[in-house]
Amino acid sequence: MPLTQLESPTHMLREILSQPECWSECIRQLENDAVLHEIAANVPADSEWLFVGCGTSYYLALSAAASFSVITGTPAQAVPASEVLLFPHIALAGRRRIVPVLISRSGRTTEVVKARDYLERERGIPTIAITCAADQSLAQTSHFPIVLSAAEEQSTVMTRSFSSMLLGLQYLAATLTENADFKQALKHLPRAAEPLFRDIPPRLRDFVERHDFDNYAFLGHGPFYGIACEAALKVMESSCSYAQSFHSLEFRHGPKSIVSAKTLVGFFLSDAGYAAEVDLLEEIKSLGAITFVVTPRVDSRVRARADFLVEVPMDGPECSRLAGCIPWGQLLGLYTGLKKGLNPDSPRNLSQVVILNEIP
Ligand code: F1P
Repeated sequence: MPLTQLESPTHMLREILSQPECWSECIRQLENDAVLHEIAANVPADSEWLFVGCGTSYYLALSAAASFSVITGTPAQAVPASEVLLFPHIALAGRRRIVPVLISRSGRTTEVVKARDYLERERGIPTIAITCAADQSLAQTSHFPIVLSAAEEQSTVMTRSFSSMLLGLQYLAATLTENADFKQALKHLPRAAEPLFRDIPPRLRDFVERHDFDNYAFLGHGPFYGIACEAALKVMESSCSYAQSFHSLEFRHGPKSIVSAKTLVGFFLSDAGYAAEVDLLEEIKSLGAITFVVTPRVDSRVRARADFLVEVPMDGPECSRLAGCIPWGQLLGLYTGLKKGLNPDSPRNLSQVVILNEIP
């Protein structure tokens, strides 16, 4: 069904396109948020950070943990909330000075709320939370709640809440390290990204219109791995398509066997891994894949192998570009779902929040 006939302004599309404005609003709030300074005053410098979430919020946790390691130089990991509940000895791994950060747009997801209860009540560990819902359990009960109400969504799936809470956690890392340059780079992101939000949507809608794919694989290293995971989830949630995510060079170690002319392979290129990732791009293109490339810069090799190309120019630190990379995966999922005649505001089998009666 031609997309143009389906272009109903869904909540999801409106929320994706609102991200630059939402980021600016969230950063303005963070600049005056006393909680960030309370955290800085109470968290020991040699802390080990543990980022905890579910679904999109777990993939956010992956990118936030990698960002924290880069910005603060301290150890940071990410785990699904269910791991804290079912395998606490593994999730906490005997860490001595854990600082848990619980991530939940709704603030109501059962596994996250129960993980907070376990950490604070059973283990006596104060928790930090970041959420979009001021009036829900997580914001009401965590020791240090960061609330970004401007990023709240009508959609079932998360888009601007993912990128805004990621920015919020990066802003916290920059506050802890008094890194004014990184904060400035985050402040600059909305204006730097604005032209992309005008140029990419019609190009990407046309690209989706012209291609049909059997399967999808999204690739990223370091802080971009969480972005790759979230892009895959958006395609699955919004278009009921089969999508996977890998650390980029891992794709050679078996998964590349799926590559055909009906495979879309998405590359989120990094500064640190650029040369190795472009070698991989060339190899996967030579196997016949259609490629979707989000990159900090374009050289002749990238231009020759990218079937869809997004350049996210950032003159700031590499991690400050992260939030500007995810909208294109979000739109890919949305447009693919619309093309399949699906309604992205009512994704099959999904609810806005997963509430469990009990976790045994
Ligand atoms: C987490 C989540 C979303 C998913 C769906 C169900 O929500 O798994 O990632 O897209 O909306 O809930 P939250 O804990 O961040 O509110």
